[in-house]
Amino acid sequence: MIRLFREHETRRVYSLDGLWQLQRENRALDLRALVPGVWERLPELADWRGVATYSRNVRLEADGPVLLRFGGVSHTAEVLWDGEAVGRHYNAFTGFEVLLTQSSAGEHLLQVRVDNRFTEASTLHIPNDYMTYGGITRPVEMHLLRQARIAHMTFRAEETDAGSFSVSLEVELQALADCGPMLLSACVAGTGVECDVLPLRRGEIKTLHLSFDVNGIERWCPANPRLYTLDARLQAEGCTVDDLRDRVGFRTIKVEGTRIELNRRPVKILGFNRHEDHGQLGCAMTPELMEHDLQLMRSMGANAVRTCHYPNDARFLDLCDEMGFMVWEEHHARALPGEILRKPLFSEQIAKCNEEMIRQHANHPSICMWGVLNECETETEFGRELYARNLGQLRKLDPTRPVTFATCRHYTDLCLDLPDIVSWNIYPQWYEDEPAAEFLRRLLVWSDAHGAAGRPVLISEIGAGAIPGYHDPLRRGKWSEERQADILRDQLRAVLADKRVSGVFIWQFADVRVDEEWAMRRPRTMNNKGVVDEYRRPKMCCEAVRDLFTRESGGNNK
Ligand code: ADA
Repeated sequence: MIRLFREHETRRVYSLDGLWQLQRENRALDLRALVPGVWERLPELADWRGVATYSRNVRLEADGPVLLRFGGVSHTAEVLWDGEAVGRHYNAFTGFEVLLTQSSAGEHLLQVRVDNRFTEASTLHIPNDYMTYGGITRPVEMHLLRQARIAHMTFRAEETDAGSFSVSLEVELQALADCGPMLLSACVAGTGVECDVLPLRRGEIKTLHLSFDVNGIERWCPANPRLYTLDARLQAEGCTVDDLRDRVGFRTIKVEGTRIELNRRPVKILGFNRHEDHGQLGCAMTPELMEHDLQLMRSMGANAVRTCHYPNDARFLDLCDEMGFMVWEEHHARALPGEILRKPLFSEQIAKCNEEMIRQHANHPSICMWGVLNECETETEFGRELYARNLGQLRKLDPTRPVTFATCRHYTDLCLDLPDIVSWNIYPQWYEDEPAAEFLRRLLVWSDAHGAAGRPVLISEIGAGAIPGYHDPLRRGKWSEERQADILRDQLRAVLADKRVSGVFIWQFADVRVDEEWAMRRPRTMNNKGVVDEYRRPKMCCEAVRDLFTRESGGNNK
């Protein structure tokens, strides 16, 4: 299922996860592949970059509207229902829906034509320092609908001076047939509201705004990640037409001068960058493995995770909500070259990614900041305009969270006055020779003089590489686990000791596969900077991370 909890009580939902037929383009291979999954797991498609079609039959008991929900398809999907194209979606890392307004009872053929090629049409997916897998990589569901549906809810809660929260709820309804008057009710933390819905014509979409106060709630925070169920119900003539649940939290995240405050108290971010990737499963990870990742991070004293470099699986965010991790979620753009950033199609695809990310994930209390454009062009006037536009779009879509971007344009960045939080990617003693403490001090002085003054600073990446199992205890050469531990220890000490820095995300949690085009820069065709390897076996540096993070948090993040 797409989420880790039941989103609907009365709406009928069927999981379409399991074995599907898989046909590779231009070659007759009769394969079966697990959904969710990456096709690279099948020996026949281990290195296939191209098009392949997933097929399965579905049975409908009755006529009526049907909603197909996809958590994620990597990276372009064309959905066919009985051979007819009914939907299309680009981008591996956001979900999408296909609404079939009138389907008939009986057996139907559902097909998804998946393309993971790097082409002109896919500006966000280029050969990169992580792998673009192929397949239906996140769960799929089929929902049977009635005359109207609750299409979406946005929950916002703002703390008032009296210590209570004022809730504003935006509920989007969609009529699938002509509807008479209906009643919408919503309830959270024991407080409920109702709202009359005037008759709607078939196809009409109506957004309702509800606001109310709630008292006596427990705030969400890493030490007490208290979640509440938000329950909405749509009724007509006393019968429930549709319902929708979400899990929400009450907390405030704000920037106050140079501090990041959670529930009005300064927080120190001790985090990891984490790609969705696993040695065996690729990016299609199971909830058990996601939870294991978070447990491992917690055992090293972390309280935060950055979803580099794209929106994550909703189930991972559900786990962060439950386990109390603060999340930096970012849209999908890693070090894109200038010629891509200047394409009109890029502007369109990144704007859509922003919209989808916020629409799909804004209710997660764990998300504490949004990020854009990792290591893109912040050193030019064109880049300034690009960053301003993207940060502006996120602020408009969600005014409740700080926005940031991770930059590596040391001493050339022109955009440091644009975000709420300034974030630096630095690799002293790995890519740069200078010792960590000096490197950091010099950079922070420069960055305060060039726009960062008065804002919080995060170190969004530090790290070093080690090939798992390669030891060199005396010489401590690069790529040995010993050298990685030495470098990371020095970097972390410098960063944690610097009062100007509000926190750090280590690059990176686990080793990840990279696209073939990066092979000559990346031993094993992997980015080997993980503190654990791709199967989550700890490298030597884990001990240093655990010691330093735990000392910094006073053991409170464990
Ligand atoms: C960058 C980038 C990461 C990764 C890292 C590295 O800072 O943001 O995606 O490529 O460098 O390993 O070099």
